[in-house]
Amino acid sequence: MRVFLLLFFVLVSKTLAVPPIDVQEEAVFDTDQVVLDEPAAEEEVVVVEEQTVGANPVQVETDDFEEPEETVEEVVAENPCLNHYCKHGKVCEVDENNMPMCVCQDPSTCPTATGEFEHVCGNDNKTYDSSCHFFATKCTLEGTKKGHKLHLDYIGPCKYIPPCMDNELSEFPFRMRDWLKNVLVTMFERDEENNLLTEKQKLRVKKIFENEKRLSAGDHSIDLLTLDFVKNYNMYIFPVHWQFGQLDQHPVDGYLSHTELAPLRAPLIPMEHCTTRFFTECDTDSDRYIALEEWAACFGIKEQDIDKNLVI
Ligand SMILES: [Ca+2]
Ligand SMILES: [Ca+2]
Repeated sequence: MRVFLLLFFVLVSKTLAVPPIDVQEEAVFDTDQVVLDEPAAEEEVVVVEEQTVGANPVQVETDDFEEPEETVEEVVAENPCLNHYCKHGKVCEVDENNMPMCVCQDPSTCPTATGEFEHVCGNDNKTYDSSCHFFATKCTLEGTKKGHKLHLDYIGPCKYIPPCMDNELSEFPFRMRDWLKNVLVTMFERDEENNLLTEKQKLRVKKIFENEKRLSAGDHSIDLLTLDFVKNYNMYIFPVHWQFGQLDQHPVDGYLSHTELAPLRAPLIPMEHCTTRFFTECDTDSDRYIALEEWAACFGIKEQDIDKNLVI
């Protein structure tokens, strides 16, 4: 449970330009969790496309980066690389015609990691000094089967992740659902700048916020969370849809690819050992995409309550 609370504070504090002091004080990080709030690591990993809460701060896979391979600008620049952007793992160089091109970054040119919290674990079970080292290495394997299969699995050094037992798996959605609800309510409460939630989202969250039966944020037992889900089921419908919408961005098509899911998955895996199994089993038709219907069902939303219009 603490994991979700921590992730919650991290996400909320990332959303607010100046995190309120109490948020920072409440976030008691232990060793594994510090990584989520490690600015240096984050700078390396984040693909700042949309800073929205719920979309976790970490982007972790190379295949579908939405960054343009090349950006042509009208700006007259002496250095052709000045306005030429390359995706993670690549750097710009000029060819013999003084034209910019993206080439694989030499991992040795990556900034030295300042702590183990910058490390990332690949799905080859190898710890990379930083995401820069990881993506640079992956780039050098481009076009090979090994390179194609290599993904950033999670944030932090590789470690033993115990198998997720059936009973543990069944508890996972209870905690996560509660967490999603709390994230939204907190965003609603702190939305002073009026830019955390859209008007449509606010209308939905307001109902949850104002509901006196709402279970307050805290470290609740699974029994209590179970009871609350039965009693206050309606409160959970929107948060589950909302998180799907936060992740389904590239492209917005009603399906979550591995890459789209990564921002939520990668920071969670080292702390919640059921993460991988949970999302794998969410994909009930095993097409490697999680459809809205699969996602909602995973979180216990009844079929008749799954509504793509709630993905706002
Ligand atoms: Ca998608
Ligand atoms: Ca699927």
